[in-house]
Amino acid sequence: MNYQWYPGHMTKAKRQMQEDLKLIDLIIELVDARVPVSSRNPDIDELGKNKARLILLNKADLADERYNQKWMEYFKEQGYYVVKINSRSGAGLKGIQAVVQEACREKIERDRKRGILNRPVRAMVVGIPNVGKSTFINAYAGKACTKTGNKPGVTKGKQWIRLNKSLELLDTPGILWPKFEDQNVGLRLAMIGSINDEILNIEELALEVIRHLVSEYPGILQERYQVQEEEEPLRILEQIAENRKCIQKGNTLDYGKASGILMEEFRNGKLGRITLEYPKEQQE
Ligand SMILES: Nc1nc2c(ncn2[C@@H]2O[C@H](COP(=O)(O)OP(=O)(O)OP(=O)(O)O)[C@@H](O)[C@H]2O)c(=O)[nH]1
Ligand SMILES: [Mg+2]
Repeated sequence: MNYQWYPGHMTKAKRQMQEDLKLIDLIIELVDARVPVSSRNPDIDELGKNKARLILLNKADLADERYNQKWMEYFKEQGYYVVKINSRSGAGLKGIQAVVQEACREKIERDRKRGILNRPVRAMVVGIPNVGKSTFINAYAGKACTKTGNKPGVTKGKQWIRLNKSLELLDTPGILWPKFEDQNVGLRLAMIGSINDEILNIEELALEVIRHLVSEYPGILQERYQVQEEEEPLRILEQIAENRKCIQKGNTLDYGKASGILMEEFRNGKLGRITLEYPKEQQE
């Protein structure tokens, strides 16, 4: 995150979003498929009540496919529409259009009864920093994107992007804040690299990743770094340092460097597709 949120910022952002939400029919909320709950904003349900809701499980390519399915079911059970996507490659984007129509069926029906035909669905993309909002909008809008400019009846200055003939996007993606107070949320967001590594130092983060991988994805660390997974996490980190020749002055092992390698490889998907939180934990 390039900036800090303070209570004043949050109040202002919330008020701005409340204003913007008046102009739209549908909230498109991006979450990170590796941490689908921790990457949500705690106030969005409150802000978005009375709106059709679509959750996009973005970065699905980095998350465990078994849990992508489970998370889709989880959100569907809670009454959201859900599509799993990879904004980088474009995978899944084609499926969005039909789901948008379905999510906004009531509105479309209401329009029809009033004799309004083919008024596009108006949507806003929201999500916490780094979740992929810009990448998604660019990929989804593609070349077809044309700004329609100010429209009658819409507050002056608001720009609409016409994604296709049945969907328009309010051009300011809403940046929301995660649930900072929760230590686990901070930890998970730091693990995926969404917030500065300040919350925990890099070694602590690496140890956390090691713990998670050993318990949920046994074999991955052993295969990539030839470590003994039955050892303590700190000893595993030491083995990574040894095997990757992380040596510092004085011929001692450089844990910081080993941690950096592990975190970089983990975040870039080199250790495979890994999910960091599971639907079952949410019900506890
Ligand atoms: N692997 C993968 N990477 C993605 C995906 N979507 C976005 N990214 C990457 O995630 C990073 C952040 O993407 P952005 O689109 O800048 O995120 P944002 O939500 O607009 O971020 P802010 O503008 O800071 O709020 C970039 O490095 C993207 O390439 C995806 O589906 N898969
Ligand atoms: Mg952006």
